Amino acid sequence: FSPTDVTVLFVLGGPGAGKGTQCARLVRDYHFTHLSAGDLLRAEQDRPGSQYGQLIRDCIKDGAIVPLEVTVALLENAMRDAITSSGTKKFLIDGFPRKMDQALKFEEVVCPAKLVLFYDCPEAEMEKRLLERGKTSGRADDNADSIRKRFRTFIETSMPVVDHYEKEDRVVKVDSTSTPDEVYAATQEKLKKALGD
Ligand code: UP5
Ligand code: MG
Repeated sequence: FSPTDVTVLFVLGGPGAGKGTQCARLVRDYHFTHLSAGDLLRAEQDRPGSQYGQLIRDCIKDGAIVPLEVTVALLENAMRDAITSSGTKKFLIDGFPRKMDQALKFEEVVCPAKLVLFYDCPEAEMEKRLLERGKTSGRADDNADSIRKRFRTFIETSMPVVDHYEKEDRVVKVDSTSTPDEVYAATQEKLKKALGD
């Protein structure tokens, strides 16, 4: 995909920072196509005949990162499908890249990201949200044990990705501690400044 043709924004932030919640609003107002790497992996895990089902299941429960080949292929296919079926050219890639190797590979073989939207939220708040959601979500990783592992992976492996983009001046950072509406207002304001539209 050519970056002159296709716009990609990475949406990053810790587990429960509100990536999905904010992406839904951006889709509603700006007609982005939202691709959550986690959602694509969960769908692949449940797809009959998938050779990666067990691998994905194990990684998600342990808050570990699925090998990049699997995730990059799922994202690339989803982008191609979306472009073919709806002609869309603007993508929010949510929860990816969460490891340096993924970031470099995706930008090399798929498309460079225009910028990185980073939701910053204290761990205590994220934990509260995930435990609350865990009462009804049915997500295999919304339990205290998996949440602890997800936080650890986020700090050790995923924050370096944000730092990398920060050095390149491509990060738009939004505090996501307040209400979804307030976070969204801040998102709109900062994106407007960064994208100039
Ligand atoms: N909520 C949201 N915003 C709120 C606010 N402002 N105030 C109060 N409550 C708020 O929100 C989480 C919960 O908080 C919801 O109940 C929401 O209502 C509430 P959500 O918008 O879902 O947050 P999000 O950041 O999307 O949280 P999520 O749990 O999806 O984050 P993760 O990054 O942990 O999950 P993801 O699905 O991206 O990844 C899951 C796993 O997949 C990873 O741990 C990993 O094992 C694997 N994975 C890979 O291996 N590779 C990848 O590239 C991606 C994922
Ligand atoms: Mg999410």
